[in-house]
Amino acid sequence: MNNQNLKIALQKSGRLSESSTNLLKKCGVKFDNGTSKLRSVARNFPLEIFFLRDDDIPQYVEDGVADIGIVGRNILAEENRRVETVRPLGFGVCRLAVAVPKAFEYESIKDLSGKRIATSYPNILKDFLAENTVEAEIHTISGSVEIAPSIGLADAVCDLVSSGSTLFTNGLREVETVMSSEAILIARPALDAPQQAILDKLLFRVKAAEAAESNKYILLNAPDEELSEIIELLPGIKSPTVMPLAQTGWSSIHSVIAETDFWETVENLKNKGAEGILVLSIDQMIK
Ligand code: PRT
Ligand code: ZN
Repeated sequence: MNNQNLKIALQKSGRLSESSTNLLKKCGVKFDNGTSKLRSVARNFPLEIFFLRDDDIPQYVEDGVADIGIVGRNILAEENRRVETVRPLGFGVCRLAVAVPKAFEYESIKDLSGKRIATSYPNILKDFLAENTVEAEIHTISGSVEIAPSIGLADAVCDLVSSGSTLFTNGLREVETVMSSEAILIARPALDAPQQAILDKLLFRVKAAEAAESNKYILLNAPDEELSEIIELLPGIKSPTVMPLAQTGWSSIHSVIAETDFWETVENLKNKGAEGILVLSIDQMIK
């Protein structure tokens, strides 16, 4: 084992696995996936990858078996390990929510007083109830929380929700959001200098990949008399590139636009007389 490697723990198989390995791949890191392996060494970057159950990742990072890891914020909040949150990663988005059967006449959080709530997140739920001065009975169960009310085990549940369809099919209604969650990058505190340097290099690439995903490259032709107004619509990284077309009175403009306001910008550009608008994906974007 090479001590100069940075060791990262990823979920072996589950909701975060694919996005976690994809993130490394977008950063140009080449390695074999963890479907049949527990460990893999990247071929072109000083990174060693451990494939683990998500619940074990914070402890592995705290103990220094791994230097960094990718895990849901919900897992870290429940376990409360001594690790640092480096940055959110924008995938695995979900929320921990309290839900009650549809027939439950729920008006406020006080209606949970004295009720039995089934959850796999007893610590987070305990703090949430205490903050709201509600006393309820917490039933810790490790899976299939959503069926607890229908089998008479609980009056309410506190579980992760993304689309809401699991709650719906089990006749439950979401009534309180306990916490919002997404995948986060965690690290053991006080990394050694060589590991910190590799992490910084990886973070630089993560930022470039994220910026590339949230932006588009745009090319268009515009009549010269509208140039100044069109340029205002296209801030670009510094400012847009403007080149004359062979046809006099027209210019070609190249710029970068945010994906979020992409359609609105394109409509505004067309209204200002822009033509031949091409929009391309960006592989990497280094600001
Ligand atoms: O085997 P291992 O222990 O590694 O995996 P796991 O089964 O414990 O975890 P996994 O793969 O289910 O989830 C990993 C992480 O993904 C979680 O810790 C969350 O941070 C995140 N995540 C995002 C979710 C969801 N969305 C999610 N919807 N985790 C679980 N769910 C479940 C939820 O528990 C419920 O059963 O999906 C169901 C609800 O989904 P909707 O879409 O019907 O609302
Ligand atoms: Zn798990």
